Amino acid sequence: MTNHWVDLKNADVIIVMGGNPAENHPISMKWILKAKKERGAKLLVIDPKFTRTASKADLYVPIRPGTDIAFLGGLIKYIIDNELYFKDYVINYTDLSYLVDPNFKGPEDLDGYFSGYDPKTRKYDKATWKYQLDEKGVPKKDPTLKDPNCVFQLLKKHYSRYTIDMVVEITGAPKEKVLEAYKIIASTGKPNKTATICYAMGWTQHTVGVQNIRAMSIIQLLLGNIGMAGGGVNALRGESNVQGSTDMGLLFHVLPGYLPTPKASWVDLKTYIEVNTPKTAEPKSLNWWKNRPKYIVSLLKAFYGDYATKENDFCYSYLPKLDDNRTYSWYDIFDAMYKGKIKGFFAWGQNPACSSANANKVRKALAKLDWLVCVNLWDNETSSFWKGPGMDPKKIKTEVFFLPCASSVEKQGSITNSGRLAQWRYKAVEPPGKCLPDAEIMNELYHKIKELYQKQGGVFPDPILKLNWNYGDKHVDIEKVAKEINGYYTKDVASHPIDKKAYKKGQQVASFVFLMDDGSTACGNWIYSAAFTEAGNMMKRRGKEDPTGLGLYSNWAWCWPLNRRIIYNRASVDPMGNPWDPQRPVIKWDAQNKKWVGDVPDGPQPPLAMEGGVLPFIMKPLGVGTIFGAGLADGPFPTYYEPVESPFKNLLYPKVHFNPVARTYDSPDDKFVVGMDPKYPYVGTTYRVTEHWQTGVMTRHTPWLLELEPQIFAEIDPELAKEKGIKSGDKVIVSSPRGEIWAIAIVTERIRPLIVQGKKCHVIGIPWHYGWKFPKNGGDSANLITPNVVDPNTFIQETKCFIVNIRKA
Ligand SMILES: Nc1nc2c(c(=O)[nH]1)N[C@H]1C(S)=C(S)[C@@H](COP(=O)(O)OP(=O)(O)OC[C@H]3O[C@@H](n4cnc5c(=O)[nH]c(N)nc54)[C@H](O)[C@@H]3O)O[C@H]1N2
Ligand SMILES: Nc1nc2c(c(=O)[nH]1)N[C@H]1C(S)=C(S)[C@@H](COP(=O)(O)OP(=O)(O)OC[C@H]3O[C@@H](n4cnc5c(=O)[nH]c(N)nc54)[C@H](O)[C@@H]3O)O[C@H]1N2
Ligand SMILES: [Mo]
Repeated sequence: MTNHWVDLKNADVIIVMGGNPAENHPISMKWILKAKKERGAKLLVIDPKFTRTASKADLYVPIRPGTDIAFLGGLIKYIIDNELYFKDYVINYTDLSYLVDPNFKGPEDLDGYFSGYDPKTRKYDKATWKYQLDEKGVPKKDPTLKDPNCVFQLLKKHYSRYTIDMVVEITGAPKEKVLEAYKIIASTGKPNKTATICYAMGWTQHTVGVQNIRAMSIIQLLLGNIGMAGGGVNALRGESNVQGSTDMGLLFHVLPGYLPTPKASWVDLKTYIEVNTPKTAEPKSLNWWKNRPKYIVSLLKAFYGDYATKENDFCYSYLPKLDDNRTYSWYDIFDAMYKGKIKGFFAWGQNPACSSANANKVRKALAKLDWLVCVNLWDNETSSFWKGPGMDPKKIKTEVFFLPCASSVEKQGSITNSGRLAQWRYKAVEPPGKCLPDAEIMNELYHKIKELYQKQGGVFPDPILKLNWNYGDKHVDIEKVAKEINGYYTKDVASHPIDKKAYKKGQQVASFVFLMDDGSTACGNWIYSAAFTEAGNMMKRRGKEDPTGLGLYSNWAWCWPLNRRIIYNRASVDPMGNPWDPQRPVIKWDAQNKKWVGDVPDGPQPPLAMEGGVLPFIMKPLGVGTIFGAGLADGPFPTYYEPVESPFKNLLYPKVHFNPVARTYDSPDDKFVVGMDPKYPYVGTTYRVTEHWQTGVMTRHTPWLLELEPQIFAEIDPELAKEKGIKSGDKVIVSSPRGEIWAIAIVTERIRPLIVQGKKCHVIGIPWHYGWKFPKNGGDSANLITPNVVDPNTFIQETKCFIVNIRKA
């Protein structure tokens, strides 16, 4: 989230698109309903299904799954055609006026492709996706927005065919509802109006997942809603600490604090720093990532302690390297496992046999392992995969180890929520039996592996033997981990360059501003620096003061970065530092005392127009919000492509059909159809219900929840039900190119058939909370029929739209 949960109460318009917070983030509804009641805010829900969130909406717009870019592209066109963008904001704070390389071409010129497409590799060469630079290296601009190569004109051209009729043809959404939604959203392009967007998996789980979110980011920039109270782009995150684990380097391509994972070709620290430290010629840009060297060196000091010295590159060579041009995402891992290239696997706090798309492939892949370690609260479909449906235990060699672990209430530590708020939690009860907290299991594992290396040697023991690992021998002191994450001085510093003060070895650093690239500081994750200072554990704070009335609650726990509750907040003021909306000032420049008041600003520098002032988007090398997103794999502007599997044509770009750089896999178990197949004429989609959690391992064993939602079901509309002779409560078979599952039919008007391209689009919705193991008659995972075709940026699977059929069992 750019903003935070409580901030939803400040919005004038709340757009819920690609999420269902009433079911999946129920507490958020408290703030949404407060905004409705107290501000008269409008709630818009745009979803294929009439959800519980939709039941509270002022306007509900049904939409065909996977067509959001058409809807949002049409909105961008509407904003441009009616000049409803926030002019001062876009001219000062975005790249809308920047000139782009004249050799850049878009899908309007090239039949659906951007310039640089290579059909052999199915990748783009991005050489033309860049701005024109002046002699100083600063992008050329046309503040009149008239130059045909400026971002504004390119954007206008890109969406010129996303007309209202086209949007309706593609999405199936009723025309008058689409127009009403556009009108309400675009009404927030004024300085004193804001809209917020709440999205989750309904947007991400597509082969255009990232571009769905970019489309809305562009809209929020055009309307001047980023940085504002009640604005922003807000990802409602999933697993309770998924924000925290992403911050800590859960994904293969980043180390803690979003530092890129080293690649093989970045042979030493110097190269790593050169490649990854952006430079800028823009004089008013803070270009925050120029500090990368301080963060990577401090991280290496945290990892390898005294062994990490300037002379040995701070042990950079100990870090594992990614092969160039290779990815190691979830689906890559299981593909390699399926092909017998992985011997052992830790399924730590996960249940891939049910959660992964195309779970059949995963289940087969697990059988190729020599060993599998499952760390979990319960035995589940992954730890028992070898005795699951279609498996012959006699033929499976995989040795499975199960390590029982303590649940969240049986251990202490921090949990970071969607609003980047890290809150400390305490142990409520002792774990049962031999269950241990995850950190203790990890600790024991580390000491055992170290012991083996000490005894037996090995190919490359140093990265293990020299690891700086002092969290306790038997029992882990989790606060020691938190202190290391914050960072500390590794030696006495006589006069720190930042404040000329002296610091002692072992003292906690006050924030990442004090981190150095000379080895004098260690820091486990720079974005969490300031969470555990000399003043103590900030995540334990429980102050309830709210002086601004905006619900910032700055003394409640701690959020990254630097306890800034709304990021990009320098964009909430005009270039003189006056809030665009004086009724909801996030920050304000106090000219007399020459400082900011309100939230922690994105840098203490004066406002843009003053001497020493800086641009608001400090994490961007050019300091502005980028509407031209040249960093993505699939193009600088979100483009409408059909889902890979779809019973409909791509009306806008008939020659490409689906995202030309989407990733697919090619083993015999990677079955998918491009486009339509008369055998599967309907659109399948998967989602959650409040009563269950994820693959259901935690909720299927909870009798009262199971009583509420005992079995897998398939929701279908009454027309299709009639056609197929299906009644509520009937057992049905839902099939896809990957297989079949049974489910209990629920005939409901929540999912209505839409008219798309002159024919009926029927959607069949299935929750993915079940598994064969328990309860006996609960059904198996919906993922036995979902495709593992993935987005080219994040490699997330397209589990929100695929082709299916349905019949009575
Ligand atoms: N009770 C409960 N809460 C949960 C979870 C749980 O399992 N149970 N899981 C947690 C996790 S890990 C996550 S990631 C979040 C997920 O939170 P959500 O994303 O809210 O979860 P879903 O129910 O998968 O999907 C949300 C909505 O997206 C809609 N949708 C599907 N396709 C499209 C589309 O193409 N366009 C649009 N506009 N909408 C579409 C669906 O109809 C559905 O109503 O929830 C978290 N909260
Ligand atoms: N078709 C379809 N598939 C999906 C999705 C979808 O919308 N549709 N959503 C996707 C999403 S958003 C997600 S996040 C993934 C989730 O995929 P998984 O993470 O594989 O699924 P979970 O069921 O959440 O598994 C979490 C496991 O952790 C265990 N656990 C709970 N607490 C602890 C603990 O403290 N320590 C340890 N070690 N274990 C613990 C639980 O018992 C559970 O078995 O699934 C994805 N799969
Ligand atoms: Mo998730």
